[in-house]
Amino acid sequence: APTSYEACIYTFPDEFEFGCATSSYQVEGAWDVDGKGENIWDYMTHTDPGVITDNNNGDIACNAYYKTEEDVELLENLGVDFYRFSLSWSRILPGGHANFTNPAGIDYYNGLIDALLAKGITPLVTLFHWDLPQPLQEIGGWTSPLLVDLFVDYAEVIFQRFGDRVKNWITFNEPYQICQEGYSEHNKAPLYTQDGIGGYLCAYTVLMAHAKTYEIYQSRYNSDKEGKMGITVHGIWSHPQDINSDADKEASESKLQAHFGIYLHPIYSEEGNFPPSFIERVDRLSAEEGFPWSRLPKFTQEEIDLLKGSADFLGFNHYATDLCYALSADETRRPSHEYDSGARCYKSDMWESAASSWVKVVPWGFRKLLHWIKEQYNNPEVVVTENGFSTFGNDVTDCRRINYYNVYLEALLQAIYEDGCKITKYTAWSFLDNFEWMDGYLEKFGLHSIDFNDPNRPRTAKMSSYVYNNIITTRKINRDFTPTGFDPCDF
Ligand code: GBH
Repeated sequence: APTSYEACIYTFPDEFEFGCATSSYQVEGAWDVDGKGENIWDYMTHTDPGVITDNNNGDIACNAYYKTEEDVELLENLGVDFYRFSLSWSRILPGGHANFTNPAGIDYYNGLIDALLAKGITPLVTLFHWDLPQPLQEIGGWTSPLLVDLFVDYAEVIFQRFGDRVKNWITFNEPYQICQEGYSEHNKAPLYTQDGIGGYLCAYTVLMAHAKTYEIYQSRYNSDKEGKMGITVHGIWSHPQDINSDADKEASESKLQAHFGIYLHPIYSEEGNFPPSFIERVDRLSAEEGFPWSRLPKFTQEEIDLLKGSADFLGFNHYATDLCYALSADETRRPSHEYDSGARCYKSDMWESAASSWVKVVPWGFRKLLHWIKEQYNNPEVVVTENGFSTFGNDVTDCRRINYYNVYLEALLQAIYEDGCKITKYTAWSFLDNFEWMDGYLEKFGLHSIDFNDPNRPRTAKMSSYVYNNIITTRKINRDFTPTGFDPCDF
């Protein structure tokens, strides 16, 4: 480990919990087994394999569908308090609709939930992590408001089947990635390009589906009040390129509201609705561009009220920081979400990079964004639902991942003890190397490595998993800890 640093003096609070995460399409495989229906990632990777960097897909992935016992044992060795995983909508409702529930899908998740509980590991269940049933895409997907009620139908099946044992829920993983990347930027299935339009229609649907699900869960399924539900939003800290420039400062704030605030403000702010500055800007630009009405959908007062307060905690995925400056009209296309955000952002070359070019080691940005959340939304309970570092190849001596976890967790401790942020849980992404969406199997985030050439997909613990276990058991960051006593990371 590096020799010149100040040892972190803080200890994780007694009630603070640690976990790690995966998602259904990224790990399960068994894509057409036991009655599972087709989802938009099956469809896209089969019809258009070239869109994935290594032309691969999640057909087999980590084969987790067949490895419940082994994976739960690895989770037990890791010492995590909880495991965050997502449910595959088309494994449970093969056609997307609640007319037919697939018994094998229910069995699979019952097996996983029961195996976790038997080892004292709490399930943290995400209802939707991007794998929409293909038939629902064909009626418009998330740009269609029909999806609000279809999602609620799906959620009710889940609460009826698993709600007796599962008490911790996340409705959606990363609405920005679902909406902006899926419907505006050609960067996630279904690869639409309706920039400045599709993403906002989707935002409206996803937010309303979240709010109605929360309302129905609270009124019909959570009678003992033990259950907790939130939504998970991906946040990049936007830092002014020049900290002395007012224009750059304004651009950074405007970008945060456009990227992060558009999903949080409706739920966690006191006034509700999309952030006022963002509404004002999109309304004004839409008029300038000749649209007869704003490209940003309008919530009714009733919808604003339903959304407000519709969560028990704020789920936060974080990987990196950006530098931002004010964007002028001739620098980007219109309409576009980028122009609506008023900023252009990029990563500094000065920062250490992961295998994924968008992941940089900037722990102070994590702390600043946690503080921003506290100030904006009156210090809500924050659950960090993802954080992690990617590498290439199968090296299990993953020193740079270990360093990332150490320095990000130190920043988190400072946010708790020095800034007064209410952070209750931390989740490492990821439990396993897995199908990394458009980047296939090349960029690896796992605490465990997998041999993807072996049909049995054997798992091997990386050194980071021992370090994470040490953090969980000692409740401290010790940058000198290594499982063997000698330090292969000394450089
Ligand atoms: C998370 O998204 C996902 O929830 C998780 O499933 C995923 O495995 C994990 O990150 C690691 O990627 O390549 O420059 O176009 C994080 C948000 C949004 C970050 C898409 C990367 C692509 C940037 N991600 N973004 S670029």
